[in-house]
Parts: sequence; C-alpha cells; structure tokens
Amino acid sequence: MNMRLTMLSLAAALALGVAGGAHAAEYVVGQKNKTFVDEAGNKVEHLSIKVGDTVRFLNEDPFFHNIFSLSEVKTFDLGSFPEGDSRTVTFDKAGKLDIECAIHPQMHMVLEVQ
Ligand SMILES: [Cu+2]
Repeated sequence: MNMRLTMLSLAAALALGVAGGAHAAEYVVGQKNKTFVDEAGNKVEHLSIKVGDTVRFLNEDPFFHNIFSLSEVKTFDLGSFPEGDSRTVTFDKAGKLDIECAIHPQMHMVLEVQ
C-alpha cells in the first residue's frame, strides 16, 4: 500500500472526525422492566456525562414510555414512544437532572452533566 496515500486518508479521517463533533459521546439509556438500564442491562440510578454529550433513551419494553425532566438544567418531554423506538437529548449545560417517566412514576434516574 502506498504510504503517502495512507497518511492522506488518515488526515482526512481525523478532519472529518473533528468536524462531526467526535468529542461528544452518546450514551444509551434503555427502559427495561420499568427501570432505566445501561447497555449491559444493569439498572442506572445515576449517570455522569459531559457537557455536549447526548443520551439516547431506548424503549426495550413491550409498552410505551414517556421520558421527561422538569429540571432547570434541561427541561424536556419526549412524548410516548413504543418498544424499539428511541429519542435523543443533547445536554449543553452543566448540572443535575431528575429524569422520570410520565407513565410509570416509579421510574427515576439522576443525570449529572459535568
Ligand atoms: Cu415508563
């Protein structure tokens, strides 16, 4: 393989990565058995992320969830969405949020944006 071509491709890939916001992470928080869970299926009560990161809320239950937060840091209401669907929220301010489900009042997690 041509060495110079390889270096050029690498530089292009890096440039694309930066332009695409490669620094921001996306976390997936599932809703399973009326609980917030991580990608391994473990219960999430507290999640720390960085300013600019995104959380994708993924419904893994065979019924609707409606994830929302009334916290000052970021108020949102994702509406009802069914199994297999997800909604994404980007957090651009530091602070702590309580995240809940409008359909299942027992569901709760704390998100800390640092
Ligand atoms: Cu729910």
